Amino acid sequence: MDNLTMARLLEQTADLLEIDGADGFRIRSYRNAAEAIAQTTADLAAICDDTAKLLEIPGIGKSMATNVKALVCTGTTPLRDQLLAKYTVSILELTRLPGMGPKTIALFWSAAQINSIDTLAVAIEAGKLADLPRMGAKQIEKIKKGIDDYRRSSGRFRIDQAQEAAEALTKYLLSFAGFDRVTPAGSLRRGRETAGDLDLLVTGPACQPDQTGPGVDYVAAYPGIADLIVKGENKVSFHLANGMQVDVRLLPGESYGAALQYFTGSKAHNVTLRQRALKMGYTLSEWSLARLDDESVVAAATEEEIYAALGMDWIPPELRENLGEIDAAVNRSLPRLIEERDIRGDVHMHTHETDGRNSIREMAEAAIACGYEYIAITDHSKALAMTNGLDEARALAHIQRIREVERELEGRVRIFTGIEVDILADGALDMDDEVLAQMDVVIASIHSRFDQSREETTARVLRAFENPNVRILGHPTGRQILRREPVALDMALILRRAAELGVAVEHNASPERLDLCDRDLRLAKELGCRIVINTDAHEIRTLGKMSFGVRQLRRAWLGPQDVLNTLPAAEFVSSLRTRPQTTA
Ligand code: DGT
Ligand code: CA
Ligand code: CA
Ligand code: ZN
Repeated sequence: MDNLTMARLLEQTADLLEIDGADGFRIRSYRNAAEAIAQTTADLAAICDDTAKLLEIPGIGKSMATNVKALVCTGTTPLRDQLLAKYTVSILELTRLPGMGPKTIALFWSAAQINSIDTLAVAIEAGKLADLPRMGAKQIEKIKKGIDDYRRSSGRFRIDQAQEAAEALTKYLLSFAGFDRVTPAGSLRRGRETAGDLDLLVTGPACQPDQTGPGVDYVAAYPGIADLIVKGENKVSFHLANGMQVDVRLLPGESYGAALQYFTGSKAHNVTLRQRALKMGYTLSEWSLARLDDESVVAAATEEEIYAALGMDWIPPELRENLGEIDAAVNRSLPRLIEERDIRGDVHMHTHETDGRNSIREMAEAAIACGYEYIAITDHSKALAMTNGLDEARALAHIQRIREVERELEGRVRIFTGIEVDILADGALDMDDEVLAQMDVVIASIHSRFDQSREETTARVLRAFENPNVRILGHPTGRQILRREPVALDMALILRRAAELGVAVEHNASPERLDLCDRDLRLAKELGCRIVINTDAHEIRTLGKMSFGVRQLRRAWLGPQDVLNTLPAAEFVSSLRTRPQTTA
């Protein structure tokens, strides 16, 4: 057990003691110890047999030293177990609601035996909190909203967080000679915008099914584990420090393909595929595709063999949502999906002239390193005061500098001039038309007044479209994944009008946004919209995040021909909306 896990468990014990009404001194001793253990550089697990050394750490007294030993040896302490037996572990979940401290939780527990978010929601519905002291209608409304927000985002993580966790774990696992392949499955492999938990499949000599270990022991020793949920014969589940659950499955190589197919999902895709297998006289499981009559294995080692035996093309994981991909694979008519290497330019990025971190030159050099043929520099406009947005004079000077840098780079990359101009509350643009007309790439975006009604926001965007300088609608819904809901918008109407006028709609590939979402991208294609994909990078590092967006385009069934910035530079500009006077 590492120090941070220990600190977390002691902190939890302090919360439980407070809920239990223990005296303040005792609660503080646990909190102080948790803080001390989180801060110390000594590895407590290594020195836990040496009481003198433990006592040297400020904040650790005799009884806390005993607790540390218990945590290292048993993963818990008698006091923690006793409190959890009384309240159950779900009561700690309540501390994740905004404004909900141990004192309030204690009140709810004593008044209505509330010990989880679910029981709290039920009690509110039943009106049980109304009579409690300091619980007005306003207070209760606040708690209800907290529960809604928590449930909406709860337990889910952005795809980049899931991927980062998968990469760290993969690196650790592959350091063992007994493992030779680690593959993410589940929602991460399908490229969904969020993941509920992380599923990893592992194979290699340490993964034989009939032996217990050493594979599972290697996994369970991962230093990132905050608490272990189960360690079975071929599966280890645990939480990371950020609360993300990870399921690692150890598999023999001969059934790796079947397992990968099964655990990639989605459930709906698997159900339909299994029905097809049954009709063909087969049974499909996580172990194999086998004949129903004599149970002989037809295919198991690779996904390709399984899909082929089912009479269909292999299906890219991003399409496995039971949205028509199975029929298409049977008919050999799956689309050729876009790939990251199809993209020739990134036309939405910021520099330190506004809220970016790097210069035009640095962004351009980084784009060259990404293999791009062109970029556009699109800083903010003045309405976004906190970004130091450009007014007309600065915007004109910025265009000149962009052109200078392009000349300095001597044809190594084309740099389009541009701006991300704010769509003001009434749909007007935050920059004079004469200035906008001098820029190649004018992206119009909403950054404020997210509270407007659906009618107001729709009219606002439609009005912005009427300005002939608008060539791209930036991050159309303004959503931030797990943080801010999309604005209310008549999306079909907006997309139809964009298609008529030739305004391209952006897919913002930043993993915090992924906006338009996969479903709306599919609609955009159906309605004949032009689509661009951009990173909206604010520093050179984030130029590399294009892949997260590409996976959303793939989920929308888009190919390279559906996306404008797969075109060479000259064709890219000429495929943007034509305006009265172009300067490109
Ligand atoms: P998530 O974790 O909520 O982001 O979504 P997934 O798709 O990763 O779901 P998860 O982790 O519950 O399961 C991973 C895959 O395993 C899932 O996509 C399909 C497969 N699977 C899991 N449980 C079942 C089941 O009960 N029936 C079927 N057919 N497939 C399952
Ligand atoms: Ca999952
Ligand atoms: Ca899972
Ligand atoms: Zn923006």
